[in-house]
Amino acid sequence: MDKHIKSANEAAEKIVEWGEEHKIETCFERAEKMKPCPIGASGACCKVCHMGPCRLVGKNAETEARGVCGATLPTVAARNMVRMIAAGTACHGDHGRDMVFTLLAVANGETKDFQIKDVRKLYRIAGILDIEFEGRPVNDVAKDVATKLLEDYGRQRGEVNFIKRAPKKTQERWKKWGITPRGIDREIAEAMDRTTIGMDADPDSLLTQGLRAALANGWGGSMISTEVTDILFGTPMPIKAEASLGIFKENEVNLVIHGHEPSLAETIVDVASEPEMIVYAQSKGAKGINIGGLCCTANEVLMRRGIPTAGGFTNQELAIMTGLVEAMVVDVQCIMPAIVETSKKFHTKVITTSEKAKIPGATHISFDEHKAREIAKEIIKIAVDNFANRKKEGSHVTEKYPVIAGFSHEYIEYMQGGRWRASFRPLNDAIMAGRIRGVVGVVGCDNPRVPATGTHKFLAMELIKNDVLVITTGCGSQACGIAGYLTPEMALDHAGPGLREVCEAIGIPPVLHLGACVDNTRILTIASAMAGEGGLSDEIGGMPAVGIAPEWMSEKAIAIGCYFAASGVPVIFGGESPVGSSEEVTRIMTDVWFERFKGAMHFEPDPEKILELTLDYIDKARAALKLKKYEPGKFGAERVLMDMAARREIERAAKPHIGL
Ligand code: SF4
Ligand code: MSK
Repeated sequence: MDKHIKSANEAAEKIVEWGEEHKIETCFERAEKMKPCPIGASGACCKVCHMGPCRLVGKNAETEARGVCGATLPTVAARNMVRMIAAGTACHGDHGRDMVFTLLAVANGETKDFQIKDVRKLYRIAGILDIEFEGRPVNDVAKDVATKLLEDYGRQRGEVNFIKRAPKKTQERWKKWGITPRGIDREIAEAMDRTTIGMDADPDSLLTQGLRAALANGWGGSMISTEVTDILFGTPMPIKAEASLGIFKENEVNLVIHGHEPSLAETIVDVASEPEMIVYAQSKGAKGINIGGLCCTANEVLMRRGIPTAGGFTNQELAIMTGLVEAMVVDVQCIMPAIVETSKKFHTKVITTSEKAKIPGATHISFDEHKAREIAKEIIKIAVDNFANRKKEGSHVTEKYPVIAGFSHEYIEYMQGGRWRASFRPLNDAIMAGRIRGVVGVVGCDNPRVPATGTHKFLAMELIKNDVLVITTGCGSQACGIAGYLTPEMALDHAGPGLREVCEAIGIPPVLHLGACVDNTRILTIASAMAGEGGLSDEIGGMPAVGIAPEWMSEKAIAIGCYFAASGVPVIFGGESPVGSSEEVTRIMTDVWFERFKGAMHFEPDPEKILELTLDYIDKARAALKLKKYEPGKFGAERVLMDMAARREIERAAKPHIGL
């Protein structure tokens, strides 16, 4: 990879260069100017009390350095890690909570602006929660589901509801090591409590609570968010769309939706296509209204509505710098405050909508799910009215790539056998036979401290060449989308022979888009289903599967990495380790966690070494499961994969109509 480029995405790089010529600062320039403090970056700085901050550095710091209170370096590094997990869990937990409140408002008839789009999914979740649904009004079931899920936040004893979805053996490990989460808020509170001055000083004990909080995210807040979002807005199935900073249209009003929660974004998509709004846009000289997504909001409306995406985290300022964006509406998470400063150089209006995420200088319009359409209309009108103010300045790019997005757990199950024989059997069989060497999640943020999106691209490409099925979420999926990697053609052009055959037979791309950051939980339910199917590991741990967050930057990513590690997945994060100062903490998060949970959390800045470590984990898991040794192009016997035509034939015979 070229070290001098700022973004590995060509369109983004063009805009960054244009910005440099026009003296418009971006995160890339700020990342160059703002070098990380090496003490804080490696987890050796403690600032939890006002006797400090204490810097635990120097010769033999691991054993000899002490803060004013006597805290050691491993204690301090572990505390820093646990606080990151708590923050990430709080962030995704709150996202899930907001989604449940919307579901409750719908169930109580308090809003007419949202409906339950996927009743089937509501029933599926009601079944998991032991809520009776047969013969009951949909809204009554929804109310019970929402109420039961809200209990997960405030529960003091017992366990989070979705824990029981994990394989029995995985649950037993959690029980044995005391990390089964009780309530989402409780685990966050205890993590914060234990990490204050004078509390838990044992790094292993601290990190154990970190894992419990992380599981409260993965099998709690994030999973709640995924499931409730599907209930409200539909369970995703593959849909075609476009990706790139080139999605903006010269002759239309461009409105960008950015952030995480889909409620307002979905309403904006609905309202913007109504004749009244189109006529209004035309009255202002525009041909129509073009909605584009950014970051995880983009994932939500991309996979359910086919809305084009302008990319991930590092593209947010660049979208404004095209000069074509009339308004950027944001809600929560991963919104750079810098967009307001950038917008001042153009005509773009930045509109914040959450009480939890305001930015000085932005226009604030509070979102309220009870009057979502009214608010969406107001926002769209601001964008339309601003069309006349568009100036000539900006770096227009035109390249675009097609993407196929929206592989939910339910669809992956369906695509392997149809509605009546849905299963994970063919995937397990393909792995057992060595056609697919393993499954790797390449997920998480893109980062201006490396050529942004470059490590995602490198790993996704190398892995599929090695017959590894890649699944992707969050900004990782955006990185793949804007590179043109989310298409079935990728299999023909680049995948290894076994993976290519499987992709061709089922008609899927070798890089599967699973959704937003919260949708990493889809990977948990898929892994649980694979364990239940048999033939591989009977728990999540021990599968030929690895998670990678090659360019992570957010505390949410840390919480996600830790819930995968605790669930039994070896995880590799790019960049320098935030606990790299302590050998003991590093050992606990790798060796000790692997021994206890079959998962681990590594940090590795070198992309080649990430690849090597990933394939090593996969091959060792294959050997431990006594699967056929992976050899490119040489496969063992397996069941015949049904193609789409064969599947439809079976379904036609069973029932005249199919659907998810
Ligand atoms: Fe320093 Fe201890 Fe206070 Fe941390 S808790 S800042 S190590 S005195
Ligand atoms: S938005 S947490 S930059 S993936 Fe989910 Fe992207 Fe990372 Fe935010």
